[in-house]
Amino acid sequence: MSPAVISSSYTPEDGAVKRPVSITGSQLSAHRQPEKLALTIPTLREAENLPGLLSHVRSALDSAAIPYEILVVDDDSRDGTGDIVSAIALEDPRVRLLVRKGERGLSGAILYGWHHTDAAILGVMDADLQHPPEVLPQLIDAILAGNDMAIGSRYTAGGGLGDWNAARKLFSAAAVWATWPIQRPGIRAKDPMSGFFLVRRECLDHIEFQSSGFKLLLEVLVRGRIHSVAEVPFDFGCRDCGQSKANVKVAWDYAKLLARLYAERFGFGRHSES
Ligand SMILES: Nc1nc2c(ncn2[C@@H]2O[C@H](COP(=O)(O)OP(=O)(O)O)[C@@H](O)[C@H]2O)c(=O)[nH]1
Ligand SMILES: [Mg+2]
Repeated sequence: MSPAVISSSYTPEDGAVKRPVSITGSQLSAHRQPEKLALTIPTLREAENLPGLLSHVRSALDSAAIPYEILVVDDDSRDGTGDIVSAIALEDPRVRLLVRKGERGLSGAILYGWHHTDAAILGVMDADLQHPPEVLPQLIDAILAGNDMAIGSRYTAGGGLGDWNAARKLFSAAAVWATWPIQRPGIRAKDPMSGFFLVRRECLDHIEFQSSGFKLLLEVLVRGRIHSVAEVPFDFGCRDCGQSKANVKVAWDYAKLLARLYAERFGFGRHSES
């Protein structure tokens, strides 16, 4: 995949991304900055959340000891997201907007952001303030301490699922349990379904990931070259504004991802990279 236009301003572009997606092959890789963080924030109709979110994220990252950039990857929401992010980017070039046209999918949006950066540390968080920005410095510290990956975790001691009802908690616990046989012994994460994590780019080089669905972390844990994982607790917050985009297709994409990872893990399907 060739790198598309990268800009700190609103640049509608042809965001077509081939499936599956690899974040390597980018000419940017030759110029990587060793300890820079690129935090991707995928958005689909999140305009109301963005001013508050970006303000919180920028202050949290300003308190961390590394250079950073924030990549808002918007799937052509047409709800004012472009104007809001462009205005912030004008005063802070570390904030950039990437627009994908004709594409949908949370995992694909994350990969698209990661492909369009030279940073050595890649991260993702949701736009709806369910992931608390104040946890970001702890995630960064965990990476700088030598871990390949740092996960904002709802299932490790001190974390929580917010106001979820019993049925949703049960469904989530079952989905986590289903990952246990395919997660790699020694680096099994308690919250492999989190959408809030950082990972060292070198762990992902030359691996293709599924661009549909919401659960990129699980695939990274299973197929990435990850040797150490830290989980940092956080309490899953309430969505600030707007509506969840999780739907039946997301559940179906998760089922397909699980099936593929099981097939690869137990040798009755397409073989993965080690
Ligand atoms: N770019 C992009 N972002 C998405 C898409 N689907 C969801 N998101 C974003 O992914 C994040 C998590 O989605 P959300 O609807 O809050 O999922 P939930 O927390 O599981 O209910 C939010 O920032 C969404 O705007 C998509 O198809 N494309
Ligand atoms: Mg959400």
